[in-house]
Amino acid sequence: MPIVAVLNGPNLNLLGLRQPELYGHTTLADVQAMAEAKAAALGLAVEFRQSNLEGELIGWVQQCRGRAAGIVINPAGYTHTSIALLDALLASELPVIEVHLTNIHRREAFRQNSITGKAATGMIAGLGPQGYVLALEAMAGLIGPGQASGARGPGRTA
Ligand code: CA2
Repeated sequence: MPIVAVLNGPNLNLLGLRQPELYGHTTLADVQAMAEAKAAALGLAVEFRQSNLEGELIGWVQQCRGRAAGIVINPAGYTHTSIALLDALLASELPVIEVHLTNIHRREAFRQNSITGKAATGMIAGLGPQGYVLALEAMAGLIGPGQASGARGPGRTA
């Protein structure tokens, strides 16, 4: 099955536990369960990870090259600061979908520019955890039926 890395940046481990008025009550474990269920239905294998460290996120992006079929990423605060993460995403030469729980364009001016977005094929913002599910659906389309329909494709008897 094609692998899609779903990477989450700093403080997203606090999802559902702090600031629910802004980020809602769904935890990151809930988001992971939603993503895994959607991926299974699409015939994709999800590698779901979160880190508070820029270098760790960059390492995971580097590991995707030649191994994963695509990257779904919520770079969180690094969205607005990290040229290093942008460079890693560009170097991956993979389809990238950037996800934001909130609509960054409705927030503070410093959140309205996404540096990492320059590496993104597409971006989903403002739809909460559902954005991850939509991103996986879109990623299945970007990867293509030949690779993403492992559960239904040729060579399978069931
Ligand atoms: O809207 C998004 O998904 C963001 O990527 C979330 C980031 C923020 O820095 C970006 O501008 C937009 C913040 C992630 C931290 O998430 C928390 C969740 C609960 C409590 C505290 C932080």
